[in-house]
Amino acid sequence: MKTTIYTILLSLILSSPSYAHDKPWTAARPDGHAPISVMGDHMHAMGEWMVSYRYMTMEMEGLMKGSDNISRTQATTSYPMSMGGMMLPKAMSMDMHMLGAMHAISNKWTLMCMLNYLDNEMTMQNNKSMKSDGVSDLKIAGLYDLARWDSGRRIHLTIGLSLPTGSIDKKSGNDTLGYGMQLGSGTWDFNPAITYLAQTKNYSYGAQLGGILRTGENDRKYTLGNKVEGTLWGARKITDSLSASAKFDYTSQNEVDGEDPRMNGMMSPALSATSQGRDITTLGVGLNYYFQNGGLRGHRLAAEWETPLDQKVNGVQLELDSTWTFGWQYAW
Ligand SMILES: [Cu+2]
Repeated sequence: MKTTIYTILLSLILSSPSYAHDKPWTAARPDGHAPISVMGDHMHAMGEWMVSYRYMTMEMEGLMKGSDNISRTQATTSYPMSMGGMMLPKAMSMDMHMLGAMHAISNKWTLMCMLNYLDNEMTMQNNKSMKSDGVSDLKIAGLYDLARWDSGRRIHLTIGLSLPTGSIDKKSGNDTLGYGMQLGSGTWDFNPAITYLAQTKNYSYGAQLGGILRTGENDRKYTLGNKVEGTLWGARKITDSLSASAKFDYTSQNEVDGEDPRMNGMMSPALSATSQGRDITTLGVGLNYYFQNGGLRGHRLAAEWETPLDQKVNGVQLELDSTWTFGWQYAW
């Protein structure tokens, strides 16, 4: 029965006149770029350059164990050395400044590089707060065009590498900060992804499946969890310059493998290797604006707000509330 429904739905989509589009895929429309939180979504034509700046701010508050919200008292039973729960996290904010550049060396290859600056703050149950800031891991990637069709569809592969430029030795006084407050992974990581894009006259769609694969162990004897991420989005072109988008994202990250010997995992989930990583499904809504004329021609502005639909943390962790991403992009 389910199969029949899917078959009918699929044939409706494929035979729908609005789906067929005789023009090739183009970036020269507001929804020619994915919602701003999606990385490596588009390629460029040979010789083109693009620079971008994104600001992302994420808020977390309240404790969770698995899929359930728990009280400080309940969390204390899992962390007997948390000084009556005083050492448990209460809230965290993560602000990220992301600088990116793209350049197409041919019509088949677009190169990309991204450097992030992180600014984290975690407030504990005793209302003391800890901060860390600095440069994160440098990411470089090659985007390879796999196929393009006249009907506005295309597909590309991303082969990315993350270099361990971010510190994993951030401290608060004499104490090493927890895994989530460190700025990098400390390992060389592969970031592969495959991206599918489709455009019709007024709509665009995209899907991306990617992940982070860590290699080896960092010099603090641990490896952050591998990650898989699946993203689906659709956008509606409202005018030649404005589009609105909706996005579903599923991310699953494993707990930390190994343990930083400087951290006491019995004291706080922030310091516990088994209380890292989560499965999370989010819904995002966003706007893209593309300047088509005048002095700002070629510039783009975008904003997106994301909120979880479902999350399940490993061990005990803070609950993710919402994420805002704002971005500026300029291509020439
Ligand atoms: Cu670009």
